[in-house]
Amino acid sequence: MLERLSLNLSAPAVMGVLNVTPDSFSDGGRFLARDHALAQAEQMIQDGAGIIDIGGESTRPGAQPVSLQQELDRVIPVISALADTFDTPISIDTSKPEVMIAAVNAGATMINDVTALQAPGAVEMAAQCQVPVCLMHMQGEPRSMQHEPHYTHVVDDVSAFLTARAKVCVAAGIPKEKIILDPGFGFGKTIAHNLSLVKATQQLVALGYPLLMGFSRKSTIGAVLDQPVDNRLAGSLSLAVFAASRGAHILRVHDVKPTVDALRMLTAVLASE
Ligand code: 9MG
Repeated sequence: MLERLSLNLSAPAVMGVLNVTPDSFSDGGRFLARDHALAQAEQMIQDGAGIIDIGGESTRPGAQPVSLQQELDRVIPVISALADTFDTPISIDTSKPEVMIAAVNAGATMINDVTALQAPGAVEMAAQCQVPVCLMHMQGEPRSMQHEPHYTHVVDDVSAFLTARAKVCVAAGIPKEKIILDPGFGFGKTIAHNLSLVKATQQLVALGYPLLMGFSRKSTIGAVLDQPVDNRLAGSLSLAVFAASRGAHILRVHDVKPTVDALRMLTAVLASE
């Protein structure tokens, strides 16, 4: 079986971020051209990425939505070329059901939806696709989500949302084994909310699903360390290692090689006597 048809989560996996957007906050759309995207993906695979996550619509705070056709035009050629060239699992980062099915037909083997399949028809489409799905928590929408986020108790509220969405998915025919949860670090959360969620990684893992977390270069790291986006590697790595040490299964990152090395070091420590 091709490696890309299955996900191996026996050790923490690194998901490499491949944005094919002109406005992605940390790589500024440098990889818009298909060949550049392929070169970037190849490097991430060589560096040890276990999954490549391809997105054509930015989800950074304040980002504007893009049309269906624009999103398809950005991601489908890259997914087809990647699937023809590499065995590494390809994830499609989208909230649109039409993009999900087109991406899976082009070779994607995972759906990563920051809206937890809440768009009309998304749950049914994901069920039809028969691939693993990541359900992420977000309060609000990217355009406005950082405007005064509020929770009664952030860890309990996020856990309840994710559990409820997983139930909806199972009822629609998505096997429980194909569901991955993500608390959505940075999505409609204050710095304090984000830090509480990281601290609660074990509690989130105990919900009973593989846990995906994405910290890479995000603004909470910038705020805690007082660093611009280009200088957040140390903060990103420390959160990845913390989360993995408490059971997180997939880390979504821009900087694959240093994350893979940091996680290998953690694995060596955990395997020692
Ligand atoms: C698309 N995207 C950006 N940040 C993310 C995160 O933290 N998790 C997931 N699942 N997707 C994300």
